[in-house]
Amino acid sequence: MTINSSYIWLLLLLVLLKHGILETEASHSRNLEALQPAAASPSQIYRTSYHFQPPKNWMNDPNGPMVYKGLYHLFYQYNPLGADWGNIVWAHSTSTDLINWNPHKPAIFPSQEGDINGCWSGSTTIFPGGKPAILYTGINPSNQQVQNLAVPKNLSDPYLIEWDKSPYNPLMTPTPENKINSSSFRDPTTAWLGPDGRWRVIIGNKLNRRGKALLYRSKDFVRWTKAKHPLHSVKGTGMWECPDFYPVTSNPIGLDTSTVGALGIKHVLKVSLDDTKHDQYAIGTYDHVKDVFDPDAVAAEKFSGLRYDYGKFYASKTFYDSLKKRRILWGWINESLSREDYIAQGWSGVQGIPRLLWLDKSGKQLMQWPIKEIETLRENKVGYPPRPLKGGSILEVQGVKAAQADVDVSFELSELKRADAFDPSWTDPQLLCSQKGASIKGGIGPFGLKLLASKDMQEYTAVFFRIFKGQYKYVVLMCSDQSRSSLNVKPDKTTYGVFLDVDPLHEQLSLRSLIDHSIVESFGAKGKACITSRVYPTKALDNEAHLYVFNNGLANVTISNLSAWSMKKAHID
Ligand code: DQQ
Repeated sequence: MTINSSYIWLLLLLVLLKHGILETEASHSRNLEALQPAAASPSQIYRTSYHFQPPKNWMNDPNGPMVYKGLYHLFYQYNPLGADWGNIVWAHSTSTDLINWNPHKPAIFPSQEGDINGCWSGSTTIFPGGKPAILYTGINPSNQQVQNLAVPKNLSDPYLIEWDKSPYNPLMTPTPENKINSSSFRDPTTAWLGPDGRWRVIIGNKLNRRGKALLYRSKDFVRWTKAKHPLHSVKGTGMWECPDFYPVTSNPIGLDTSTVGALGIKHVLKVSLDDTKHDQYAIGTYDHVKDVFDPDAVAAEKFSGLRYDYGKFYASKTFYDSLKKRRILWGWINESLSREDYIAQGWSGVQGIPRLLWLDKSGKQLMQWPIKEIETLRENKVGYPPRPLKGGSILEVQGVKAAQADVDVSFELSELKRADAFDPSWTDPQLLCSQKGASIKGGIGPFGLKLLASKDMQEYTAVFFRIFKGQYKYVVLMCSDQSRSSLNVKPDKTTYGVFLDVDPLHEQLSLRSLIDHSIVESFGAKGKACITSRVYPTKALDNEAHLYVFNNGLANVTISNLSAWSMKKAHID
């Protein structure tokens, strides 16, 4: 079947399903044929080489990541019909290493009354014994959000190509009695099994402006009862999309989602704030008897503003990788192009590199680091011995493909006395970064990397640090400044920033950036803070891209380590 005829089939299918003309069970195999992944379109300048993205069309949230029979599965929100959001199905790919991926037919697509207008986000749960199940949000004929269950048709198939939807769907519905707003009831988490033998799941919700994680319990995974109290809620935060709830310790060895009560465990509640498009999390204690989550922080009604990423990173989801005993985070990185431009390029959205996630030893924040497997793509290492980088100087890192690279640099600071004073009214790091961009000289810093830079420096993305002297300690600011990233005036070039909890007197300041044509994913201080940027250079493309280390401050800094690698292209069809 040619691509065009596939699309005609798919359109026809969606129309017929919408009007209830096709019987869903009978049409199952034909549906799948029509929803085959599309073939690749001609190569385009902003496509990435080792970040996950489908050959064409729109992609948003990662859904239900899991490992089954030794294979990693990634499902994701996908529009088979175009590069804009709509007609949402669960597209599906599998991998043996989380880096190279094979596409399959969409796993879940509209076929029942409970999802006829869309198959929105959700999660997988692995039952004791290893059988997976998917809970996802369906959009019903009245455009209400309801929760549905699907299970694999054939458990001996490691690819889990076919999924059966429960005849009892929808399992959770908004009703006047339960006072759930039918347009704010979505994105079930991975369920966890309590010591009382009952499953728990949370679902994103809002009532007026209060964001909520509604809690449901079930003995059989089919009949779910809403608990009297949400697991947690915070007033004034708006809709909580894609909640995630899981245990962590300060050991990078991860824990299964159902682990409760063991020594040293903290729980993380992450919510994707629809209002700001930020993934915010709180660390706290889960009382599994009362079924409530009590965040440790006191600020902002106990949501203290911690984010996985201070750039672009949304609707993320973690899963427990039982193969390698670790918790892994996936997140969606949207375009910064105008809608008309991403529709014109025929695709939109990439997934961030999967990140290992654990609790910092302070217990106050999470740590994140690109999974080890990404290092298999490294080639042609360039290394520099320690060397000073004088204030006002710049050094080109030569010998790497600067548009497709992994660079890791550490700095030592010996002249802290030149630090500018920190004004306590500077409470917004993003604003501070936009006021003090890469070209504004400071006492210590800006120093860091200029990435995807054109030779004439008309274009570059700068990821850097500045150190200030606060009343009691030094304040470290990490910024990603996109203001000069492209001569094209249309993309969003917001500068991002975060305060880093490091002591520059006693610790080296490290920065690792994964550069992939239109993405810069940066990890400060070995993973204490991450900033992801989408950028669209017009000159600094492919072989015309350059990579520099710079110091635009007055004080000298020392480069104590600098390693950079060109990255091979991953196999992602
Ligand atoms: N995307 C899905 C929703 C979710 C939102 C729809 C978050 O289920 O709330 O594509 O990006």
